[in-house]
Amino acid sequence: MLLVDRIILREVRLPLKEPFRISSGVVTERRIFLLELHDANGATTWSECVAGEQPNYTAETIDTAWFAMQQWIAPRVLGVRFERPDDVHVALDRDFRGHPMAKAAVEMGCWGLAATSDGVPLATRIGGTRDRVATGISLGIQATPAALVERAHAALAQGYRKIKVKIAPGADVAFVRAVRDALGADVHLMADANSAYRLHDADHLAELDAFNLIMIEQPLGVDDLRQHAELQRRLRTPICLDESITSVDRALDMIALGSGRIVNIKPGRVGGYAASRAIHDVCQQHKIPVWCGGMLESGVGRAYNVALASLPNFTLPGDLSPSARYWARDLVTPEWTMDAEGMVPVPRSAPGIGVTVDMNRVDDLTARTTTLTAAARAIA
Ligand code: OSB
Ligand code: MG
Repeated sequence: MLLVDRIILREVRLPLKEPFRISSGVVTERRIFLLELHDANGATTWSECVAGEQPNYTAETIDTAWFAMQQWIAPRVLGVRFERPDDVHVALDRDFRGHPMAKAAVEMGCWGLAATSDGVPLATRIGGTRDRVATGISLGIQATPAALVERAHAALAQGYRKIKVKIAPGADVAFVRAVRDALGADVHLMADANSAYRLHDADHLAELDAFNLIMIEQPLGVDDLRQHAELQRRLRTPICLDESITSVDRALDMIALGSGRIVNIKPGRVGGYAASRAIHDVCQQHKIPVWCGGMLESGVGRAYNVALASLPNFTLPGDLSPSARYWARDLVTPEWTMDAEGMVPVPRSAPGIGVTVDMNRVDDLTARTTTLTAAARAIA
């Protein structure tokens, strides 16, 4: 049983150690949207809304999410009794389109609360089976191939099991070639275009086939499946979809159309854990490998990603870098770490999400906060 009676929203500004550039924009400071959820039985937990600062990855931003949260999402959950956390997704999706990252923050928070109340680790509560998860790094677009090679080398030395390089027109073939030549044939290498190409770039993208990438992520439109299917027929490299997979139905459509052969699951992008698990399950049935993507989360959001990545069909390394890759200091204790084999441990020793929020630090960094109660009125 689950009854959330209070949700405290906070925005915390956290500068990245170095700017992160993708084809559609750059981030230098993350505006982290944290939720503190309180259950009527006294259990509490934290969750994170992963929406970006700008609408360049998907339509949502922290500001649209903050609005949707206060206006529609929190009121659908606060003071409402749910038998199981699986039911929250249903309540948030009924006659309510869009805003998946805002919905996911509450939906996953309810899974976190359920884990806490039931006295089990989050990973256990959602059916995770691994004790550690394989980790890859996502490297932003650099000014020169040499600068990218330097970062890729450093990542490999740290133990990362997959190197993902962001690409865009003008920063693609030469950059990928330089990294492949420098790292050798055996390194798991991939490219992520964040929707920077059109189908008429197919011949150009086929040049990437020479580098034996394990996949190319989201080359075409964020809402496209047909053109990806056409492109996949012309590439040897497997296409992995990120932005285009917004629900289990879109994953089934991808499979039916042949739009890709791998899926990146970000729980925020698909509206939470119920949808993530459904996508995981249909992909497993169709022998489509999945991996967990990232949104430059703080240690709170990372807890939910690591737990998700412990499910059995997450067979490829996720974008689950340790805290120190992003921040001078994370918001949680302990910080997320990676061993020399590129593995991040899944917290298994305590109930709940496995990390504690550093309250003093969060208080210091809070730019705005609002408390929502069962009456869904802001009282602070
Ligand atoms: O496309 O996977 C993406 C970050 C922001 C927006 C989109 C993406 C990303 C990443 C970051 O690749 C991965 C990470 O969190 O380490
Ligand atoms: Mg991506």
